[in-house]
Amino acid sequence: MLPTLPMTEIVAMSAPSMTLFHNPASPFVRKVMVLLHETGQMNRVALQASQLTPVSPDQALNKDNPLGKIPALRLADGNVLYDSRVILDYLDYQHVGNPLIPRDGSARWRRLTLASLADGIMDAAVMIRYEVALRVPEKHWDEWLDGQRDKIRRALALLEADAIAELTSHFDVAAISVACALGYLDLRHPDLEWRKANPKLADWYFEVSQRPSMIATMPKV
Ligand code: 99T
Repeated sequence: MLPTLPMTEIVAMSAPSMTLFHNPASPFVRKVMVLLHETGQMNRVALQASQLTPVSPDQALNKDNPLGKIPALRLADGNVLYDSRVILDYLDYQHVGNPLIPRDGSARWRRLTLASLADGIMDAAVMIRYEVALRVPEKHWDEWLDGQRDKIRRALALLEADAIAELTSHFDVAAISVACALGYLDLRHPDLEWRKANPKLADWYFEVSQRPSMIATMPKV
């Protein structure tokens, strides 16, 4: 008679049941990858490489996400989840460890608000990236670019002044999101020199960057 495997081993040995549209440069994708690492779910997801910008879309992705954005997560039943916030929420219900998104209470709203602040940094940083990398210099809209940079500076200033202790307390949705936003600033916008005005955030980021989940998902171009 064959030995019976514990359920954890059966899950670990099984083929990935979900597909993640992925690009290592995307901070939104990185949030999902970090959560997968932190919750031991990496083996449940196959990665589908997606190279895209708003002016060179990925047609395969567009069939699954009409917005043409990554991350998108195709589930085993064919349903597709987007955007990154929905995917994080879904995946956080798929593991048995402590939730990385508080399920209720004031902690839920505070941690999600910090995560949204980080998402806003990413949004502004990606907008700047597209404007600078995809448009010819004579068409760059300098006031708009400055407006996006100001959003990033204000958000970082709030994190520096008010949120270091909260970020340090848990590596959850808030901390993951802020860490991925900072990693993206390093990747695409080193000229912003965000550490200069935010030394406490820089120290925190240095610490969390040592986590295996952060090392494994370090963005590459
Ligand atoms: O806007 C497009 O057409 C393609 N862009 C994306 O798919 C970017 C990739 S980061 N993703 C998002 O903007 C997702 C935002 C969404 N609210 C979410 O999932 O949270 C690419 C960065 C780079 O290449 O530098």
